[in-house]
Amino acid sequence: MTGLVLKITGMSCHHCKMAVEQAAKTVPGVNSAVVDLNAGTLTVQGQGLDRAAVAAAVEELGYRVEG
Ligand SMILES: [Cu+2]
Repeated sequence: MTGLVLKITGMSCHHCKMAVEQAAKTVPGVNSAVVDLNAGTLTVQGQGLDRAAVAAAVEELGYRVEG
C-alpha cells in the first residue's frame, strides 16, 4: 500500500470534497481518498497508484491539480 498527496485548487466546500473523493476512488488501484479542504490536498492510498490518472480524474471535475 502506498500513498500520494496531490495539491488541488478550486475546492471550497463539502460538495467539492465529496466530488473529488468519489472521482479519485474510481481510479484503478485507489482504495481510499481523503480531501483536506483547509490544506487543499487530496490524499489517496492504494496499490499501483497512477498519479497522472488520479490528477486527470480530478481535473475532469474542473479543479486544478497544482502538484
Ligand atoms: Cu464546493
